[in-house]
Amino acid sequence: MIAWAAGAAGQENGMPMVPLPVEARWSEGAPFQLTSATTVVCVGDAAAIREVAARATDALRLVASWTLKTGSADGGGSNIVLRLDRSLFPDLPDWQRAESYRLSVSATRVELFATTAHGLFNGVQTLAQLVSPAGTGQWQVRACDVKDYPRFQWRGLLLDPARHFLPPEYLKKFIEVMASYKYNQLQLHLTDDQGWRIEIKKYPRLTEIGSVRKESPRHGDREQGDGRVDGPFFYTQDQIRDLVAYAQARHVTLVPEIEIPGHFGAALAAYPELSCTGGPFEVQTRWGVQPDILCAGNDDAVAFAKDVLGEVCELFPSQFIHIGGDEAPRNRWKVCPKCQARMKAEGLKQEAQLQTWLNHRLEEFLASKGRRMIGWDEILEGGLTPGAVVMSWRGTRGGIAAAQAGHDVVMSPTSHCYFDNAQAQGPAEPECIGGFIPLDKVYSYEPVPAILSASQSQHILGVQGNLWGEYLWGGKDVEYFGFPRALALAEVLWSPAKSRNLASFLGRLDGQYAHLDRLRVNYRKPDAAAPSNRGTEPKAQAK
Ligand code: TNX
Repeated sequence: MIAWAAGAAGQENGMPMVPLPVEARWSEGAPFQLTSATTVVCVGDAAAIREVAARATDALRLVASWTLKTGSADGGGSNIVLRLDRSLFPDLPDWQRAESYRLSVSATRVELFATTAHGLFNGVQTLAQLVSPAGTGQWQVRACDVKDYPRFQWRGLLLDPARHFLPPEYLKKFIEVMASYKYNQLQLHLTDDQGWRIEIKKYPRLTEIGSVRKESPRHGDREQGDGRVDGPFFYTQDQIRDLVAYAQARHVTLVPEIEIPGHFGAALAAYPELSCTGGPFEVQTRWGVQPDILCAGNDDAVAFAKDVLGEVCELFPSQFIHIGGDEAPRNRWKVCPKCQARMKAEGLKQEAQLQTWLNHRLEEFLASKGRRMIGWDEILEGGLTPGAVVMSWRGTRGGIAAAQAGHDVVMSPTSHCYFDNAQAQGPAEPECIGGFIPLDKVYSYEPVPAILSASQSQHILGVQGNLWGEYLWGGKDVEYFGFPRALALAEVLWSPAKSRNLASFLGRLDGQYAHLDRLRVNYRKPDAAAPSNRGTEPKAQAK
């Protein structure tokens, strides 16, 4: 009997994977036995494939607790064979083909084919989820066939080490977990009013001054200070290079975000002359939006922004560089002689257009380095610059407008993607920023708004779940708020829309908790009474 896993069949036929593949079926015949003799064989000796083989042994060691051998000679034995096959899925667009794979498991062999190392890596993640115990100290993989490729190309999560620093070792752990659910973009919110977290050689005070704050909001009473110095905490350029390489080996792109012109308070504490008033300023000790932002009338401030982005481009190979752009009150610009002089000289009527003027300079600069500028949806307000990519957070309106105007978009609406909001209610839930986004709401998210035409829909690159850090004091909180909601979003992003089925997902999710345990993830455990973590009434958003 052949049972393809599509729609509810994914649950009926017992396929355990999250995200659910495009096509998957069990096949007849005995399972493949993992033994200490099993070798991961890479056909072709490209370094990238050998790297995948190393990652495969990591992934399988996690499940089967021994280290498989790797080799390049396939003596026809009972092996796991990784092979590049450029003829796979010829009809898919390049980006989708690049991540596609085919997996075939029989009693005697596991064969994995893909057009790139990234595709092989994705297949390895699926294979790891198919391993099951077969008696004490024994593991097997049931015979099956899988054909798979992603629905969206931007499958992202955001971490916010600006508010609460996350050490490099922690980022590595997080990257590992992301990769096992086929996420491929990790946005790092590196700068904000409360901290500057990346070493910039040309401006050493950014980290000398900007990475330390006198105190932070107190647990349980956010209007009061906790009286404890926080910092200095930042990533050195060497640490960033190491992280980039680590993420690259796991096919995760690190997308750096430098907030310009708002959420810029840590930079202003270090270099107050970049502001409209001249300061002085302190690194902020409370959350929220600050009135003082970068002075767009000041040529030195514009040069500063480019210098910083220049060093950022040297460190991060990401095609996209995020310039923030959100929550920048423009009141200082209204009364700043330099900003007003710039507006007059450039013929700009509103301060929003001055932000667009600034973005234009940043976009040109990034383009000169071969990069694309992405920003939060406020960058629409004064008119979008020609190549800008919009990250739509205040609902989906900004994303819709941008896609209709022919711009690429990443959807990240507060309604479904703010994993810093509560996921359940009740006295046991930890303090958080407010709001309420239960697991099933995340799972219900449809990234492509119905109002878009087929060609406009092509501009929806994908979605990002955001783990803003105000009330996430460290990795344990990141994981509690991130999981299992990130698994729901992973399926939204990867699996075909027609196979979306909450009951099927929840059934498979039960099996994933063991995998999250192996990855030592502090996920929110399902309630005994309400296994889907479903709550009822939303609380008002309290920022
Ligand atoms: C809004 S989303 C912000 C962040 C906060 C977040 C808290 C966005 C572009 N700006 O600065 O951390 O809300 O949920």
